[in-house]
Amino acid sequence: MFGRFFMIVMSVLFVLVALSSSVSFAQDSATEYDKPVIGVILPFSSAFEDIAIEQQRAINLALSKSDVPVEIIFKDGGADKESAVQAFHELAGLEDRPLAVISCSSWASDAIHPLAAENGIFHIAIGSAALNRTHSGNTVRFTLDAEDEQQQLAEYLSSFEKIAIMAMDNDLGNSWISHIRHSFPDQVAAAHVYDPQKMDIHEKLAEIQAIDPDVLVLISAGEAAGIARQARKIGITAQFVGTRPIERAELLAEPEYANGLVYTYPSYNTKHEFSGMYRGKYGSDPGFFGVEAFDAVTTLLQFLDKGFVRPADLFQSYAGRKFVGALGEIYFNSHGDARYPYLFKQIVDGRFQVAEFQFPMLLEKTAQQLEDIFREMDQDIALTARKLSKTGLAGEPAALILQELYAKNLHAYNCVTVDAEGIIVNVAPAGYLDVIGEDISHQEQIVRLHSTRQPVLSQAVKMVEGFVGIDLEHPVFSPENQFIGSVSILAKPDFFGSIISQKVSNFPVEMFVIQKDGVMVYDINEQEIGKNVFLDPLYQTYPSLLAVARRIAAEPDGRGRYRFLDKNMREEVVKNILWTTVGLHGTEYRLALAFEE
Ligand code: COI
Ligand code: CYT
Repeated sequence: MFGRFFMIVMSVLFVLVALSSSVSFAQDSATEYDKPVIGVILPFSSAFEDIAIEQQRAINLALSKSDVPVEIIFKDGGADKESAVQAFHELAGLEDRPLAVISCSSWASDAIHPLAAENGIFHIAIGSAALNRTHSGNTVRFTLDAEDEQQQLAEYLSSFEKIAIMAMDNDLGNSWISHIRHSFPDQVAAAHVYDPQKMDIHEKLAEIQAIDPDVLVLISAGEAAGIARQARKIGITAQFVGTRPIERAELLAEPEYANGLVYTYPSYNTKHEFSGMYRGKYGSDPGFFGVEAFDAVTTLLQFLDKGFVRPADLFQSYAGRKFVGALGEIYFNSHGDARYPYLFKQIVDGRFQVAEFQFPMLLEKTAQQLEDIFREMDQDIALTARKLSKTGLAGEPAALILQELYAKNLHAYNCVTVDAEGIIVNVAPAGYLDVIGEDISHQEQIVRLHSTRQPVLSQAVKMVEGFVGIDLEHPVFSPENQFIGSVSILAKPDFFGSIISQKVSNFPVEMFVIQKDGVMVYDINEQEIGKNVFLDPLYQTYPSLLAVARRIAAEPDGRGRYRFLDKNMREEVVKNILWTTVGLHGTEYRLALAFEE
């Protein structure tokens, strides 16, 4: 009932939209026939009509800002693959064939992707988080892949035990369900799909209510507002979680149901001139869909202006390149997929806001992972020290025990034994035999171990292997309880970096590790690693940074603000910083997370 009425209204609106756009493109009719044609297939007559209109408006704004002559033909991609394919064939059959086609929605783009390649028409996918690439070198996609977004979402979802999912029944919804199931095989207790054209959700919500999940993930756009309302009305108390397309105006209409919703979303700068242009002309803020469409057309027009027309040349104009647009800095990989930062947002007080919880959450989760690794290493090495008590430190049986310790520790660069004089006497794996005989008695952790005969974790010190690293050592005693030396795990040179980069991957934050003496142990900018914040000229002209660094040195955790260069070391910006402490046996490393204000 509702569905049919909706469709009629939609089709009427679509005709109006189509008319208004042909009016706006008829102006230059004298030269019309030489203009390259771009076909744009958007889901006008579908539940996502508002998205299509936003994209169309954004594309018209991009055209109005450019004097590159083109003709844009908007086509209705409808609600499913078949309609999108039909729209594509109509475009491909035109006498004035488009040299590029832009499509919105995972399902439409997935269907058009092979057809565009086979027809020699360059393809840009927007609003398409799920795409099964079968043809290379022809489709460029502006939307971050759902798999990457899911990895970020997982940092939040992992705090729940019973996950239920409600997803639109199409390529986008189904690909999200499989990604979440893959990450949380034991936590997903229910996954339902609904037809966004029918909103057949009553029974599905009742089933979800019956299993009482602690989180309900909605793979939905604006229709999430209705789902949230119905869910709350039947007593579902789960935390609502969403993904990029959920940030639509409908969600703010009845905030009592949507408040608290947490979702992943691109972290673009809403102060880009595009937002102002859009607001000025249409009286509302554009969302991600408009921003993405604007950047897609703006970049395409630039390449057409340079004279590129062949699909391969247009594709190569994007692949492997960086752009700065309304989406911020975008990078396209060699497959043509875009990447740009995403963060957590939340509906708070009826507004879409950057979720404050994510910064301490990311810091805590990273600290926890580092602590877990340290603890595991410490337990393994304690056990090894007891085994070596019987074999002694040198020779083949001890080497086998070291090899076992090494094999069990993913983050170990090598494992050695050190005698009571501080000479390395054994090593695993065998590739490092040349460290045997090295005197490390002067290293700070060996000095401490020899004087206390207790386990030690080193500061970041220059190792005989040639890099600055961190070393965990336990003393070894003979069966008669005589101190005979120590056993060590030397962590890989990128130990901190490998953990941190995977945790903050694609979040607009930086994390670093700093010693209490001010030495940078890990930073995303390699040039900073090893520098002392209190002494290096790089930092001396930033008094607020020095003040915060003094607090970091003195206090195990805290937060602050300072001025310094952005993460590309280009412009001066204000950053917020939070820090905490990780370490073992009294050695403390400060782990800090900074983000631009
Ligand atoms: C997607 O498929 O990634 C979309 O965002 C589609 C949108 C029309 C909901
Ligand atoms: N190397 C090592 N110190 C070093 O320099 N493997 C352990 C301790």
